[in-house]
Amino acid sequence: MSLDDFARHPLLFGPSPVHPLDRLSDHLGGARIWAKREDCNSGLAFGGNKTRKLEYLVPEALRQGADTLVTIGGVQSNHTRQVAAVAARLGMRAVLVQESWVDWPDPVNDRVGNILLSRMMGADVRLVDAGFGIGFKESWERALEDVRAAGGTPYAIPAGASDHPLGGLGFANWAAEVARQERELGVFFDTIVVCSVTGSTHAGMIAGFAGQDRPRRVIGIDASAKLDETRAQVERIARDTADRIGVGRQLRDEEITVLPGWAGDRYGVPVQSTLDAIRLSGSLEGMIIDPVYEGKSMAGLVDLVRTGEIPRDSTVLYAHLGGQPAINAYSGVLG
Ligand code: 5PA
Repeated sequence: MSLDDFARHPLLFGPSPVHPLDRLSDHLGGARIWAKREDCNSGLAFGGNKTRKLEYLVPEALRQGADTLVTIGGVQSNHTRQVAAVAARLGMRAVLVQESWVDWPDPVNDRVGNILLSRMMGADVRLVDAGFGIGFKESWERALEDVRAAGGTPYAIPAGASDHPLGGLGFANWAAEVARQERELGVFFDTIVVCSVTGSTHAGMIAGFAGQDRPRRVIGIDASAKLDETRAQVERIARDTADRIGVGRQLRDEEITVLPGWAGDRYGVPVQSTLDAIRLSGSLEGMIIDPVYEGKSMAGLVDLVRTGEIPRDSTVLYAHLGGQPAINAYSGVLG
């Protein structure tokens, strides 16, 4: 089997844009930094990394005759918003279980940003009082049951579309897309920096790049503040995806790198380095990043370049995975 043997339902505009971040690179005075922009990968409700993952889950949902996509996330989940958009595009319904993953006191947290967009797209949004976790949940099982009881056919998508047999394929395909764009642009990205939480974005990249000839570093930056769980999930999905797409060798341990240090103590709560990174990216590049995910991975990138942990002669690709709608619930710390 190779990646091309898996059905893919196109949801993106095409390859996501790749461009240099010259002012940020000059400012940091080290490696040259580029970005690949999943935040503008499609016309589906501001896009993001899940839209790309869903390209490989949708064919299965259609094959099974599903009429409702059911998924789960936090109140400001980007994933659930992207599932709502994909359901709308396919003419399906969406049931979104929105748990209290983040202890965030903003008074409009459950009314603006992602959750507002999901409501605007007609999703059945269910606020549930349960804490942060990336596993299967009782509230989610209940949502599936409700759809069946009403005579519908649900298709279950786990948190972040990660813990799913096809969850890693979207970003294995991203790796192939990067290699094609490198040939067009005449560059080689020796280092990739990516935010990791439910794991299949990072894991898919690891598997995809492992099948290419030229080795490179894929550095995951933890934003879950639960490093062991995230690392274990990345490793499991990376190994499974590598098998599925026929990489033909075992992944080496050093190919699976999830770095702690920039998540703070709690998922969803920005720390000083997050806010600094958001301002840096905005003021030098006009590139907007969010306080839950990309602000943390950008803080990691900034430190790794500044300290020379990513060497001066490197060319780095920063994976911008989207997530900007959540900024509306963080005006108190961003404004
Ligand atoms: C998310 C995830 P993974 O979950 O695949 O590791 O991706 C991390 C990530 N950047 C990075 C953005 C903007 C993201 O939205 N978001 C989740 C969500 O519910 O939105 C799955 C947690």
